[in-house]
Amino acid sequence: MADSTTTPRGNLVLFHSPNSRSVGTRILLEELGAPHELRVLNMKAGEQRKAPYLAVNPLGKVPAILHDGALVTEQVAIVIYLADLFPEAGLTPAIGDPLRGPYLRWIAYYGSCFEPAVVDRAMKREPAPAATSPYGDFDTMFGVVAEALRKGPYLLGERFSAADVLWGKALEWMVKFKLVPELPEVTDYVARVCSRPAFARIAAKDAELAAAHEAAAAAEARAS
Ligand SMILES: N[C@@H](CCC(=O)N[C@@H](CS)C(=O)NCC(=O)O)C(=O)O
Repeated sequence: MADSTTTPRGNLVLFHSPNSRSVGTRILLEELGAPHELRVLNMKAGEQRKAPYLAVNPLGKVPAILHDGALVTEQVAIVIYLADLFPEAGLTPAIGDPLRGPYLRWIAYYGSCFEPAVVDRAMKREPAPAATSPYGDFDTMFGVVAEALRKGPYLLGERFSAADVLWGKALEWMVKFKLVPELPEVTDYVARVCSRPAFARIAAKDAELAAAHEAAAAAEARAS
């Protein structure tokens, strides 16, 4: 998909850095066939924490998108927004479709249960007491995900959706970093989702970006 500022849906910009949470958004744009402009931030050079980007997203985090000047941050909001903007790609069940509720549930579950749980786990922090923790306890939280993946083949059953782009890429990383149990239903799902051509195309492009960022960091280190 050619990066372009011109789209029939208006002007769409993605702020992106390789090896970050914005990779899933870049893959989603590819799956949607959505023309967009890519603005790359070199996190190795700390560009996400410098004034020009903080003026876009004061948190200094990616992904962020601008659509006709309107800012959307937070992966889960961006996934819902983009899949709805390009409904012809068929990655979002429409309002009124019985799958719409489960679709929104899985996207929200990612942000409000799964991410806080894996961050606690990565930091080796005890979760808050179950009644206070946004996810209760890790095993129950992840058991719900594993059960859905066991039924499969996708989170919505037979229907592949934007929720799978979010979860597939994230689980690939979480398995790699050993932050989730390496259950067959998880690894099979990751393989199924991440072997899609859009994932491979973006992986190749991001490998080039990451190599360029590494090279720039090495040149900077040599110069200083
Ligand atoms: N709440 C944000 C989190 C995004 C996030 O944590 N992004 C990381 C990359 S994986 C980031 O931009 N980190 C750069 C930094 O904090 O300096 C979302 O859901 O999109």
